Amino acid sequence: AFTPTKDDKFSFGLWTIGWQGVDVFGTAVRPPMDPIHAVEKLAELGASAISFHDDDLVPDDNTRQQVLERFTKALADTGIVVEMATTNLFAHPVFKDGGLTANNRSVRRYALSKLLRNLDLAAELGASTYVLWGGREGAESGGSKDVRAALDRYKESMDLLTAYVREKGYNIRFALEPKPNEPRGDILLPSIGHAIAFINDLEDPELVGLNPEVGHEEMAGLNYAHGIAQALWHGKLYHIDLNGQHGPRFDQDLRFGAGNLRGAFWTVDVLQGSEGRPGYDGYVHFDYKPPRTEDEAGVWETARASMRNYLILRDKVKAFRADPEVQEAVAAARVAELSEPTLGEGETLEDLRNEKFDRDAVAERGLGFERLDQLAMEHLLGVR
Ligand code: GLT
Ligand code: MN
Ligand code: MN
Ligand code: MN
Repeated sequence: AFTPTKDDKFSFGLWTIGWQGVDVFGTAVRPPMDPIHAVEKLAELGASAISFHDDDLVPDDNTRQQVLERFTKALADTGIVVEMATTNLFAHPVFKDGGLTANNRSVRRYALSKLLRNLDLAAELGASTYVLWGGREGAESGGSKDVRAALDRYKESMDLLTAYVREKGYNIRFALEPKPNEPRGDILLPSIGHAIAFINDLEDPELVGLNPEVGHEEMAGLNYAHGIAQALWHGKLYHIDLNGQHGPRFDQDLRFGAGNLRGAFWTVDVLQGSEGRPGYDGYVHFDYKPPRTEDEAGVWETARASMRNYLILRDKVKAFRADPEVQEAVAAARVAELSEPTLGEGETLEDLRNEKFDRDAVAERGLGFERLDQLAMEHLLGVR
């Protein structure tokens, strides 16, 4: 049990398992990982897909052809697919003020060309999602960035990119990844909500959705399960980055299930969906950083654990939803009643205004939400 199969559609970023542990205070603790080795190990552990930045896979033009040949062979040998790709527009010093929204126009032009080059590779390797995490798009101070101009340039880039994908006939959709801060003091499109509003003002919004990351929303004190539920409601949950975070503090990027475990339970509940309310059916992508305390064996332990925790939580969620006592508590809490329109068919506002309503009697009644939540807690704790 809890051993992943290809049908579970688990996916990992090359930069996650390959993270060498360079942080603000310390140097690398692990050697570089060969992408081919990563593909083989992921296949062995039961993952089904991989994702990459241009600089993770093909950082050097001199070895590009050779790496791509070995990489595509490893994919063919293992059955691992490339489901997502993205561009590194944050590591090189040239991007210190961002890529697509840098004040310097020549930096923006270079960023766009770097992005286009990897978009072509993504299409060639069969990716269906192209992520844009704008970690360097932002500012540390008020006067240095004209936010409205930056949003104009962000939109300009997205409009050019969607037109390019249409023109090329690529089967790719873009997914914006919000984050409130880190590495910039304040990042543009800081939350799921900001990004959704931005997408509405693009030329081709159908081609642009979201890639929300658990930790990024929780860093801002927001509820990730609620956030992805709203993204689903807008039809914008194109991809996900699952990991773990202990509330508002630096971006911890723990393995999925660590940190806010109750949040993870409700996250899986939303992703699973329910009757009449479809969940998420894309790749379950993990974006985390194996702590610096680990050697390579420890890295694979965190990859295995992320998938295992997802499968355990999926089981717990199913058991919770199937439990007759839970169903009774859900009914008592009138959860389904919220799906009924407030004004009935054929009714007018006049009907509603004339309705007799015993306000005090309704106000007096407890709602039973705590009982329902305790049942969830007991499923999660394994005593039911
Ligand atoms: C970077 C970031 C992640 C993004 C990746 C995509 S790279 O590690 O912290 O949240 O998803 O660019
Ligand atoms: Mn993160
Ligand atoms: Mn991250
Ligand atoms: Mn991420």
